[in-house]
Amino acid sequence: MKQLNLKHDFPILDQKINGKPLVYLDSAATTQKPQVVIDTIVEYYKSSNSNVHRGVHSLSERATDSFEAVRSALCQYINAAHEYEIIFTKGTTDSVNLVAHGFRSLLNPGDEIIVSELEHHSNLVPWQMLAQVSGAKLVFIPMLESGELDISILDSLLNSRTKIVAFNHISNALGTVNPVKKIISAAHAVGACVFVDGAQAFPHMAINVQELDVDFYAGSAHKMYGPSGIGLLYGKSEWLEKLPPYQGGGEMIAEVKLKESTYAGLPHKFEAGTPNIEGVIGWGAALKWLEGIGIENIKKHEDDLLIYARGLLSEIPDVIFYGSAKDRAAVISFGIKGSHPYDVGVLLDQMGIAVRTGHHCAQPIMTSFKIPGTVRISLAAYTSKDDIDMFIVALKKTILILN
Ligand code: C6P
Repeated sequence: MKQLNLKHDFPILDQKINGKPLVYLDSAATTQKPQVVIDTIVEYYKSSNSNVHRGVHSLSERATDSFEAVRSALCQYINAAHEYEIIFTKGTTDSVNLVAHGFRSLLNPGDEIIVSELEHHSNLVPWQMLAQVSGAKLVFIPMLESGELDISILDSLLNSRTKIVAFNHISNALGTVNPVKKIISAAHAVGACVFVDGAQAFPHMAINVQELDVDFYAGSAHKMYGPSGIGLLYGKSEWLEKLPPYQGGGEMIAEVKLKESTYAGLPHKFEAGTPNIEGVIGWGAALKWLEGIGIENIKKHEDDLLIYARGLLSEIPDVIFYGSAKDRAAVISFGIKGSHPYDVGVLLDQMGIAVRTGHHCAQPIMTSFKIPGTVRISLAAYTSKDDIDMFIVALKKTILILN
């Protein structure tokens, strides 16, 4: 297989952990950052640091131009119809909360919110909070043993009371790629608004929000080679107009009087306070880097590695896989017969291998498998075949130690 070779772009990967070369297989938690992103943030502080949208002075205009150029690049990247449909947030979690909070004034008791059983807590708990406050009912799309959603019963869940359907594009715990378009068109047929958590999709596939016809789509920069603390909420303008502001403060207002205020238009209505300027500018550099490699090349590289890793793991008798969906991306979740995932993770770390263990902020998935958690390896553009080989050698040693 012809593979991408990108390690040299990532200074952090060139180090030893516990005396062994670092093998970083935790990219679903956060990706490492290419040198160009680090340089861009340093350069911003050295030459342009200033607040945005506020000053008439040159530095502020320079910072504002760089900041808004990233909104424009992201708009093009996901094919949004308008730049003002891109709202900068702290990340995916913040984006879900923004929308769920906004719906407090739009829902009535008896309305229904459909969420899937395959969700990260970020795309579940805010909807639970909304249901508690509004009196709306939570309804779930069940997860099958394969880790796929049971779409066959979706039509029986949807009705005129369904106001929101929320689910992820790709599961962080199992790697399942959900049939997003199918769910969106079924939800729209009953007039429901669709929220898609794209946190795990952004780094692995091209996203086209107009083609998907999705109402809201969320992502985090840190999962796509950018800085942490910055993300986006895409929303169709008609939905963003309907939602009230999430937070009050500077820059989100049109006019402020002592007793009341009017609000700015999109996107500023949802961007109260000084934003994470260096985060946005660093994200712009990450996006350029990613586009330079090509998301299709990254996808192919990761898909090949996924097949390779799964093949090697399936030759180890003690490995139990969780999630066998036909369409999967960049994640393998597994257990070792008779061992706790935590012990596997600690021993792998001693051999320089970074994996995530536990419930992966998706406890209901673990509950349905009746397990405390899994060991998860997750891939990125910089993951190599050598990484997988070193991981497999270390895992075999781990199993010998644990047995
Ligand atoms: N999942 C993982 O190790 P934030 O933290 O807001 O950037 O992203 C939250 C989030 C939402 N949805 C999905 C599908 C996610 O995977 C995540 C983050 C990481 O799986 C850290 S818990």
